[in-house]
Amino acid sequence: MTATNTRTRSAERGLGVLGVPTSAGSHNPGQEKAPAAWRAAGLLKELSGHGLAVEDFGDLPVQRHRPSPPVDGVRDLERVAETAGRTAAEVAAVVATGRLPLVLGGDCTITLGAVAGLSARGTTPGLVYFDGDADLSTPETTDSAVLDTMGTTHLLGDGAPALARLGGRHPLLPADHIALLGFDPAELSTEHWGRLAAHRLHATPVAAVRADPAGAAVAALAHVEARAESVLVHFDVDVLDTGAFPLANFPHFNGLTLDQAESVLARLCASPAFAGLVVTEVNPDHDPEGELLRRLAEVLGRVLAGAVPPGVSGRPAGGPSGSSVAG
Ligand SMILES: [Mn+2]
Repeated sequence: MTATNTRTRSAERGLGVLGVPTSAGSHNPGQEKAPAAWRAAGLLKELSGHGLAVEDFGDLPVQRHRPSPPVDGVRDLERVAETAGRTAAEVAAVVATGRLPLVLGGDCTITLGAVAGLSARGTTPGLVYFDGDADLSTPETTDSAVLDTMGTTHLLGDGAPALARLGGRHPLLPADHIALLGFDPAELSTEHWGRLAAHRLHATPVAAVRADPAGAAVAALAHVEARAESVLVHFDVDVLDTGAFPLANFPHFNGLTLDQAESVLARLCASPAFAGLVVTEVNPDHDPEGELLRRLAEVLGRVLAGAVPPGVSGRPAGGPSGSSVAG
């Protein structure tokens, strides 16, 4: 199927927009300003302009990063877990209306809440983790003790119990329901690679995504669609190249162009199993005029509505490319 001749699920069902203004799980403050910046950049208008029915669920309370010492290998666990729990409850409330959640972070720990919220009705979603990082750090071996470097670890059932057991399900996801897409392989330690292999994670590093964005997205999606009844998309903007699109809190200088990321997102959001989108790591301090956010809002409008993008390079092709790049 293509995004150009089929109504996307978000076009059929509408979106419930939830802001989660938190940097409690990050290295530093900044990301807590993102939901307000998205609104100021006109995201909701952009979505409506693409014919999407949008209901605004508002923002959760602001949780700004606080310097705090590590306890059992993690920093500020209580606030991070509280915010993830609130995110889970709000995402479940969005799902109960029949709409698909569009969650605006905030740091990457909020995706744990989104997964728990989608799981609240007894179904187990799959997850395409489109991110410049694999987030496989652990409290036992971390140097930073920063929780948003440990997202995949917590999804897989390890790490801090307050996060790994969010919503009562443990693990939050079976390993074969997760596809990592776009991570920088140079950021993974030997231990991370060992755990990635031990869990047999479907994993596509950034160079493979750059080489064939649509093909990499289709392969990741096919893996998850074959095992899960729904597919949540996690989109950390640090998968974008910092040199070209310096919006993310944490830099990656070998990332994707905006067109490449759109090509990936168009595929993921066109899935018949698409169940929601979480956008993380936006630091508005890096975009004082809001110009980058306005460009990204246009991308989100197009991919969620299944519209044809203006640039040929961002345009979904006529079908799966057939190339399989995952390891
Ligand atoms: Mn990341």
